[in-house]
Amino acid sequence: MAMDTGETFKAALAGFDPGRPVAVLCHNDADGLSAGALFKRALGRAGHDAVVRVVGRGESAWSEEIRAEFAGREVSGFVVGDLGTRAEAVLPGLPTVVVDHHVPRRAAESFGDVTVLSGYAEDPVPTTSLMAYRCASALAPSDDLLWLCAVGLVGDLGDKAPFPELAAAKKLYTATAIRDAVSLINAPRRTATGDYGPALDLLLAADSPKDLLSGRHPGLDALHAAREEVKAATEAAKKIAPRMFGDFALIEMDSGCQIHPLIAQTWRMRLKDKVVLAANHGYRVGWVHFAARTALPRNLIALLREVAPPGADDNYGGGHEQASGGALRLDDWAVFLRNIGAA
Ligand SMILES: [Mn+2]
Repeated sequence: MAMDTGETFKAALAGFDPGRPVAVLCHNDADGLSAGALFKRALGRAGHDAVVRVVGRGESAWSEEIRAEFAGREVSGFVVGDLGTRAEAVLPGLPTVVVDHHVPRRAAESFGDVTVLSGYAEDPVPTTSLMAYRCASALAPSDDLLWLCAVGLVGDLGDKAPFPELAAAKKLYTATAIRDAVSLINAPRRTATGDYGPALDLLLAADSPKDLLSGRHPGLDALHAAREEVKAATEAAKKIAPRMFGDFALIEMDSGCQIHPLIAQTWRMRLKDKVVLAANHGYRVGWVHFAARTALPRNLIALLREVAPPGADDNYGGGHEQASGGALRLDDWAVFLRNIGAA
């Protein structure tokens, strides 16, 4: 399986014009950013220039905005990391490689110029950073980039995730340094302004977690400030009492920070017999963003499908069976509340 990911990536890359830069689109969390940094650094070693475009709050890789942004630029193709498993070119006519580990929303198989690398069928399911590390290793020696793989593993799955790559990275770099780097890298995307530029820059510049944390490279102060902002918002939201509706526990907040997943995760362990929904009315104007978590053996993606309002689209009910959520427009949120018996 591991060889397949790397070798398939390498084969797909052969269809990219080496005279033009590769556009790497990646998610804004620790897994997506470390995958983006891995791709850029590995592509460089293989003789391909690359530009990284972080796809952030309210954006999609497959959107008019991204198409317009890249239509006039001379890129050779796209590598799309941690942004969902979708068998579609970003720009028609240019090769696209999709690397992802989320539950595919619909049948997603490679065809023509589109190569889909999904880790979802693997056991255990890898992170996008681990898949990117396999791709990097197929292109060029990449042992020195293992720490980037570990940043994504710890970011998505915690530092006990059962992967030999993580065990090796902990020996080389220490679990403490990796965890500290992850908490800083994850901070900017949760702030009200969401400027993850410094996080990506640090992942591109540093050569280990300790080097990233050393202050030798620019951007660390911005990450510390971001972490403080998120910490203060989280502490305030932790004081909000959940309301119970049948199997559901609902916590509603109003914060510009993306703290609803952290709040859902906190209550998940305290309310072990509930499906926890943490909803944020202040994250994006006109929308309610929510995170769903549960300690019960329930498939949240299937459950959310059952109670979906008619306006639910690709922003709703994706992710993983045990960690889902989404975004709904205000009208749809009202219907959703009725559907779960909360209104
Ligand atoms: Mn991920």
